[in-house]
Order: sequence, then C-alpha cells, then structure tokens
Amino acid sequence: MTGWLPEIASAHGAALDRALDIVHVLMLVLFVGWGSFFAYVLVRFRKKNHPVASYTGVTSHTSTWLEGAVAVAEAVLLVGLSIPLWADRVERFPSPAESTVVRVVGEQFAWNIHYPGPDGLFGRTDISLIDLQSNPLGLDREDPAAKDDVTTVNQLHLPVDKPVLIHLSSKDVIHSFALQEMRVKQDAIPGISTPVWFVPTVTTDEMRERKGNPEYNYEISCAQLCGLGHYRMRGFLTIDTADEFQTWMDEQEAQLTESGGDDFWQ
Ligand SMILES: [Cu+2]
Repeated sequence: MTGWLPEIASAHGAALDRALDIVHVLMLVLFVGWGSFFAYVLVRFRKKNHPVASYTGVTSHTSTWLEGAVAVAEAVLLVGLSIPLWADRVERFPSPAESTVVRVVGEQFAWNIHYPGPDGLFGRTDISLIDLQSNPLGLDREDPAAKDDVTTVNQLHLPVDKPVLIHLSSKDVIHSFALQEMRVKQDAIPGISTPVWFVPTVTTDEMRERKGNPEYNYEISCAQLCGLGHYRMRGFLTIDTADEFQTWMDEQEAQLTESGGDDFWQ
C-alpha cells in the first residue's frame, strides 16, 4: 500500500511506512471481524426467537482462541516489528564526524537553525543575548567558536545521502519538528536538547521533477499546537547535492563576513 502518505525522501522512510501499513491491515481485520460478529449476534440472538435469556451463555471456546490469536498478532507487531524499528532510531545514531550536525530551536512561531560552521563547533549561546530581531538564538559572537557559525530562520539546507544529526530544542513552549517526507517527527521541548537523525535520499530538485512541480518544497511544520500563530510556524527544508550545499554554506559564510554576523533575518 503506497500513495496514501507523502512521498518518502529518507532512508528509513520505507520501513516506517511498512510498519504503518501492517498495523492498519491488522486494524482493518479487527474492525471488519468485530463489526461482523456484532451484526451476527444481533440477528442470531434477537428477542423474537429468544424470549427468555439463556443463563448458560456461549459454551464454545472459539472466541477465547480468537482473542488469543489477536493478542499474539499484536505481540508480534510490537516485539518483532515496532521495537526493532524504534531501536534502529535510538541506538544507531550516526557519529557527528560523519554527519551534518545542526541545532534547531523552535520558538513561537519560527524555526531557528544553527550551523556550527567550518570549525564544527557550536558557539556559546546565552539567553541574555537573545534579540528577537537580530539574534534570536542568543549567539555570543565574542566566543571564538561562534565566529563562523551560520544561523538562519526557517531555512534548513542539508546535503543528500549523508546522515543528518539534529539537536532539537525550544525557547518557549513545546513544539514538534515535523519533516513529512523524511518521516521525522520529534517534540522540541524547552530545557531539553533532543537528538534526532535521518538520511535524506532525494534532493529538492529530484522531488520537484518527480512531482512535476518546479515550485515544490519540503517543509518544516510544527506538529504540536503551540499557540495562536501555530498555523504559520512553517519552515523550508532544501535537500542539496553535496556541491550545492557547500556553495550555499559558502554564501552564508560570505554574508557573515560582510554583515559582521548580525544579518540574521534574511
Ligand atoms: Cu510550534
């Protein structure tokens, strides 16, 4: 079963969709099964044919066996399918050295993106330095590690076919970082940095071609009702080739030098 979900553009997406399909098939079987049983019972034990209630009730053990079978099927789904899938997400994190590492900080109502720059180190951030217009992340540009850090608002660029390691947090309330095509959805919680990873496999250009829509963009949506402006908490994700990503990053670095690091809102 495909086609009822957004296109898949990450390495683990297909396995996740398969699990979702199987769970839906089981639910469909249960729905039809119990629905038919209910209809059968209504007719079979209608009052007209049974004016007096039976005090012995059902003597066959069929329903016990059926319920046992359902429990076994659910256990197999949980232990055999879902737990291994989940373990794959939480136990096999890529090493930072082989990944594109990014910080994403949600706020009402935007996604702040923070790249460590060529030195690979995230500069210090301080809540007292936060300025909603010029420094929404509170990045301390005096910190040597922060000098080359690139920040954007609602613009996340990532290279294709390379693991992405995102450290997710929030400045105010609980948001949820959702990348539909990547099959990524993770709550962003104030005070907690939550790692989330995936491997994008389809560039934005390839997806535009596939969709026949040259305007198509991957979006970052907020999947947690987080306030009045929740509906407009939308960012954009661009999956580049390695070269395109490097070019984009170089442009950001160049702008940083020009603006002295204050050009946050572009
Ligand atoms: Cu939100």
